[in-house]
Amino acid sequence: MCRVVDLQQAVLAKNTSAAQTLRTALAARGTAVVNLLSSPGSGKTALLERELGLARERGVPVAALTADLATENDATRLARSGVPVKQVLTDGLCHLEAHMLGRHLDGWLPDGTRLLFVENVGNLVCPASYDLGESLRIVLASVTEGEDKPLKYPTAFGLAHLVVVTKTDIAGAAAFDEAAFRANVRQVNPGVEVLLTSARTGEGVGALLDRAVAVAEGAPVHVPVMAGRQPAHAHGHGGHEHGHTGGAAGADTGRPRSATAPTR
Ligand SMILES: Nc1nc2c(ncn2[C@@H]2O[C@H](COP(=O)(O)OP(=O)(O)OP(=O)(O)O)[C@@H](O)[C@H]2O)c(=O)[nH]1
Ligand SMILES: [Mg+2]
Repeated sequence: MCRVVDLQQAVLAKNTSAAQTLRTALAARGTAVVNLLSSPGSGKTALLERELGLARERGVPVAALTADLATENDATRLARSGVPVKQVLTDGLCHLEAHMLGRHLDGWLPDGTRLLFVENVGNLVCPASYDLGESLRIVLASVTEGEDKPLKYPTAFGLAHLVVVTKTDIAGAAAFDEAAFRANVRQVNPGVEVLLTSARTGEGVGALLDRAVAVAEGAPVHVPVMAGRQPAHAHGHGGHEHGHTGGAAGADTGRPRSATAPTR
């Protein structure tokens, strides 16, 4: 058992080191990475379609890399924006790792790219433990997923620099309790900003691009209390589509005490 934990920690440590190298290399090229994490279907690609279109209108040099277990569907959607897009197929792996990202950027990332949006594999567990050398880590949750998700996935929400709620156009139909969601986010990540968005109405699309550009220009990001206490769990390689919730919210500290129940 100890050996397994040691191996897991070694995998994470190796990733963290690769992420730091990548962050430094990208910074030297003037590129900031925005890492988007969420469960499948939360609306990462739909929101990115809007962000890429807006960035193009505003003349912000952006590119996007999207990761999935199978299909090039997301890249096809994102490429319609006209910006450089790359699809990565993970061959069954439930998350991206820093060395994979670095390898896929080699010879592809156009010079002068200011922002590189990375859509991680749809999964709220595995990707949370892997730093990709990002400058901004965003976790998304749609209004249909339930207000308790920050408590159920404390590593994903606890390590985010920014929390984005998606699909607000259907918040009423989904009886989304925004106050309860915000209270649950506060339990795992006090002080983090929660931004409301809709890829349908465009709500929050400009605000999100503004945040990303500001970070690329050196604006400070929120520092989660959980940062620096990376989970002791790494996740499976090859074929795993789920894993263990990371230990960053473990027994002694970040673990939420109780759920904030919706008021209706
Ligand atoms: N009403 C509404 N539907 C949305 C919105 N954003 C996305 N959707 C729908 O939600 C579904 C999933 O959207 P995607 O953008 O594919 O979600 P994703 O997170 O990229 O999914 P994976 O890549 O599979 O993890 C699609 O049917 C979208 O049309 C939104 O803002 N409002
Ligand atoms: Mg997608």
